[in-house]
Amino acid sequence: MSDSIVHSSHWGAFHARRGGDGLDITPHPGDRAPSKILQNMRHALDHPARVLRPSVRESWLRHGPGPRARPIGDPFVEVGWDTVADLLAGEVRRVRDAHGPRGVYGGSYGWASAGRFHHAQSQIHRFLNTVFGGYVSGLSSYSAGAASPLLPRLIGSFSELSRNTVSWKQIAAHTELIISFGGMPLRNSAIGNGGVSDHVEHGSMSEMAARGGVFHLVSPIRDDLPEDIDVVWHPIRPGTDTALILAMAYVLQDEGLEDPAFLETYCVGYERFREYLSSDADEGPKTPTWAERITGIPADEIARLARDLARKRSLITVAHAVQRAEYGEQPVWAAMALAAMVGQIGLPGRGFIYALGSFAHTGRQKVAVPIPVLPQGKNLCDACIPVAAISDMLLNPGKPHSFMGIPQNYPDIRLLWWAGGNPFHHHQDLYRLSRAIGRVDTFVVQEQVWTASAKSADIVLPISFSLERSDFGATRNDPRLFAMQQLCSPKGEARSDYDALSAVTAALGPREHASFTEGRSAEDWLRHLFEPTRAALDALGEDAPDFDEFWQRGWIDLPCRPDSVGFLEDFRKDPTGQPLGTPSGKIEIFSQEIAAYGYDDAPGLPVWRPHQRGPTADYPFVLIANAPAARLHSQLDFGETSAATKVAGREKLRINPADAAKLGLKNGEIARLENDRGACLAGVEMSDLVRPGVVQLQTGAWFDPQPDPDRTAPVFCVHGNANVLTYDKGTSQLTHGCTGQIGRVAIRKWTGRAPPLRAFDPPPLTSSPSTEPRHD
Ligand SMILES: Nc1nc2c(c(=O)[nH]1)N[C@H]1C(S)=C(S)[C@@H](COP(=O)(O)OP(=O)(O)OC[C@H]3O[C@@H](n4cnc5c(=O)[nH]c(N)nc54)[C@H](O)[C@@H]3O)O[C@H]1N2
Ligand SMILES: Nc1nc2c(c(=O)[nH]1)N[C@H]1C(S)=C(S)[C@@H](COP(=O)(O)OP(=O)(O)OC[C@H]3O[C@@H](n4cnc5c(=O)[nH]c(N)nc54)[C@H](O)[C@@H]3O)O[C@H]1N2
Ligand SMILES: [Mo]
Repeated sequence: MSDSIVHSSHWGAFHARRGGDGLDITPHPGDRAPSKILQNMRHALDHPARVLRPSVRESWLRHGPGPRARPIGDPFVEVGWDTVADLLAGEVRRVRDAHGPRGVYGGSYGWASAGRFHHAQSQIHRFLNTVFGGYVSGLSSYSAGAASPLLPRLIGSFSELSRNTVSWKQIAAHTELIISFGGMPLRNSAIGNGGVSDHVEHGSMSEMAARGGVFHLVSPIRDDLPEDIDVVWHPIRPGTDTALILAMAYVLQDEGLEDPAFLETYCVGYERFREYLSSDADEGPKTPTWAERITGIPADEIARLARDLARKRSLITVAHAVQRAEYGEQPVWAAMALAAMVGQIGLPGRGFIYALGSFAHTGRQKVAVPIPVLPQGKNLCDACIPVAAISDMLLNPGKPHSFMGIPQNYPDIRLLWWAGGNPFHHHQDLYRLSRAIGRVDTFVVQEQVWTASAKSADIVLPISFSLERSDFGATRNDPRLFAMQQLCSPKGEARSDYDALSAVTAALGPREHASFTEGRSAEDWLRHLFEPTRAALDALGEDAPDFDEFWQRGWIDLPCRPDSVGFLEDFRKDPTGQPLGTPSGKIEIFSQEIAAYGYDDAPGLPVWRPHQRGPTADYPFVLIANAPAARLHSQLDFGETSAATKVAGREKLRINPADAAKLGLKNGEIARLENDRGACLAGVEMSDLVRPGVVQLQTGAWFDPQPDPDRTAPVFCVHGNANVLTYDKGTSQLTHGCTGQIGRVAIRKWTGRAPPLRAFDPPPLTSSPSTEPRHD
């Protein structure tokens, strides 16, 4: 271990060393626009929120596995690794014998850390496959719950489309006009899953602007595109993009601005879409005047936007956020259809791109060699749910449900095992989630820190931070492979997920242990997993150092594939020889397959469906619960950068000054947000960048439930976790994606006492058990 080490994270590569006050963190020298989120790590290693020893809920120790309320704030008993490994081995055997893999949910959604070997989800999947022969899995993601299953039916592979088609390079060089639904906020492209060594987004946008390129931002919030770039802001009412897009399509067909040759050669179903636009269905013809009433965007502005789209070298971008809402499929599908109408799909920097700018790992060249990954083994259990159906599944065992037309029944989950995610950050309607978790027999969480999820668990395993172990940092769209060198030993009794799970397999028996570890230590695994990358580099005649040299250097450059519009370019050049992966091989403006499922909330073509949970007289404000600027989700919310953004010690509520004045709210005051799901407090910041009628409360404030002094809400978070207010209702019957982006609330000034924060306090801990641990 040297004094200064090279390391990587989802929010950037960096150098770290122990300084006088916490860690000194300096960004990787190649990064043109490093993220301030790096500084959240300064005091993380020694923070009081860390889980230091294996801990077991006192009531679980006393009564054993079984359904029960699992309140946050209940006491835990710290035990040794041997004891906890025996307890877990006993619970694995019990559930395996009585229920098999259908009794364990291993979806374990979450971002965990950037390292590829100590990737928590891979580790836990490998473990569950080894010891149970499989587990009930979670499909899709909270990011793109509607879009990721939908897009392969309409245009092609979700990850190929979002990662390897339109690139920032192309945009800088070619694009004249971007219409961005939901924006491309720099705060979001600060993050790349697996790491990012150079942030190129701002530079590329500036190049396009310098060439005279024009940005149209369709979003309720202005800084969804950088404030120093001139943009035309269309402050749309949230949840109404589909109406705007349909009206633009109406203008194109009405004025004969479509590209008939493109539609004929490359698409199916345009005729039906065109008929729909003028038909009496769903509120009648989709004219700009119709859309103005719904969206708040003037009709002539809509018509002009449509004409510009057709006449310029144009690109439509759709952020994840726009589909993380009721009927989330519709704006994505409609935007793709609109882009198809103007015939530019497959040309450099033009056409349609999904999720560009929602992350740093989009819009870049693909690495030409494999990056290290841990094999997860085989999951022999076919039961699965869309990830965002977790509460639904736990509360309704046996109930029929379906996903993309495939019917199943929810399994009866007895054991819930999480590593690398924080459901009390990511899931909607936290009150419902806590009831759902009360139904299982045992909830296991592997965590670095006492998150609300850890405090809701029965058994918590203390996990090392990435700085306390060695790993690889890499993603398929970043041109560097990093050695994530170890800075120091794990705090307390923390272990890596690998070592933690190895201890459990050892307690289960030599067969399980051997098949999980394959006889390798963590370091043996790193050497083993590096080899395919080295061999591929060598075969290409590239710089291919051996493991020890790579480790000592800290990083190596990886060759990338040439920039191109990927499969869309191939398809454009040769539509019959290189068809799309869709059922028809073409772009599906109408999908026969989806139509055949017969869902009214997601029929066979893009349609207008108004949100069921829009604002009402009781809850007049639209809540935007979006990605946080100062951290990744809930990770390191106690860190320096995140803490500096809190207002009155709580999560910040951004509100338009006119709305604030009506409510008698001023900067720095505390507001109470409430609806029929729950209530929370937040600190007020007035901002003209937020559209009137909309308020913004970013996600990720650690859940801090305390008794509601007003006694009106079933759950009251004093810190400002937006998910006490969001609805746990899937996007549609088709995809059941997460709808957490948009909610509705009533707001008033909080005049009561400001309750102290307990979010970052560990639960009450005793180290000597009040009863003997059970060994069964
Ligand atoms: N209302 C609303 N809700 C949302 C969203 C929204 O827009 N609105 N967005 C959704 C989206 S897109 C996402 S992706 C989710 C994100 O939800 P999550 O991915 O669950 O959020 P994170 O805070 O990243 O949780 C990761 C957890 O893993 C822990 N961790 C880090 N490294 C390790 C490790 O090595 N091992 C182990 N065992 N643990 C580790 C961290 O401490 C942290 O608690 O949230 C979703 N929730
Ligand atoms: N700093 C930081 N970066 C992150 C993350 C993080 O936690 N922190 N999380 C990462 C992850 S996992 C993901 S999935 C992505 C999230 O990527 P996105 O989901 O794209 O990001 P959000 O910030 O949630 O939302 C983007 C913007 O969409 C706008 N919006 C909301 N509703 C509507 C609507 O109905 N119509 C229109 N036109 N606009 C709307 C909001 O103003 C919001 O600011 O970010 C990634 N990047
Ligand atoms: Mo996400």
